[in-house]
Amino acid sequence: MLLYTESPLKFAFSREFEIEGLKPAPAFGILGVPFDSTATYIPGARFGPNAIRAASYNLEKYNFSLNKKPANNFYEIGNLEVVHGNFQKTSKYLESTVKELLNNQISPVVLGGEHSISYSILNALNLDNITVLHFDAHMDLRDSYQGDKYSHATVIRRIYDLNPDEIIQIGIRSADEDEVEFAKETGISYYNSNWVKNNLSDIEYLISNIRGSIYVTVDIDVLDPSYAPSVGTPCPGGLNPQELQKLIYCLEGKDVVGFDVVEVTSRCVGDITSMNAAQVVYDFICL
Ligand SMILES: [Mn+2]
Repeated sequence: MLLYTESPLKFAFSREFEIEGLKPAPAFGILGVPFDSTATYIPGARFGPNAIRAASYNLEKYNFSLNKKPANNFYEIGNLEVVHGNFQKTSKYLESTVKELLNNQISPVVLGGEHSISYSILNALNLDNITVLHFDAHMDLRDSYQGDKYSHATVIRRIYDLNPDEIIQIGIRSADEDEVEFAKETGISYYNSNWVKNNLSDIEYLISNIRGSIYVTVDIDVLDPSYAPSVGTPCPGGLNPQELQKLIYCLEGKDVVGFDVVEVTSRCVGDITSMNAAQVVYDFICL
């Protein structure tokens, strides 16, 4: 890289990815997945990865709240070559790419894209003992949606099929009654948005006490639409950015094996949704 030049298409403060120059683990890799073919309400999550990167340039290298700087070992991997309209092929490419990252001891930090992509990441991780920490307005526990098994609306059900140790859903405020029934039958923990807002310290305690490996998936619609209007399926009554931030801080020192922020459909620089999504990624990278 030339002195005083930078790539606008990388996450702020990230390093350019060169296999030969890899630093020792642990390392993170920012991978964009501009896929939105299963979107059913507002499309446009294909614009999410670059919108989040653009928003990251508004961040400062010193994280004032955490009194830390971003981890040195985080790399910009670029965007996955997705096949629009074809989940199966995109999923195959994503799985291979995540496996390649893992072979290089790089944990995936994925910018979506719609939520269906989280399944492919977890499938690539292939871990027996893992807790899935899921921030979302929706349960995403349908067995199929409009005839599709793989969809933004079924992603946590598909992840359940991968047999994780535990699934914890935070911020829920919209679901089909069958999804609630399924969660109760199978022991999936879910915490509704109002309860989370009124009992935040209980959720902080819960996250702080998760043992073992954790995969974190943040559907940015967990935030109230007043803070994140540019999402695939906005739903009023959500968390505010400070509440989400406090919960992300609880991951400090945890064994987080993968992290994603999905469903950002922002289309212009400085859009509030992409700023909040960039903040979530930045805070995680700084922990
Ligand atoms: Mn959602």
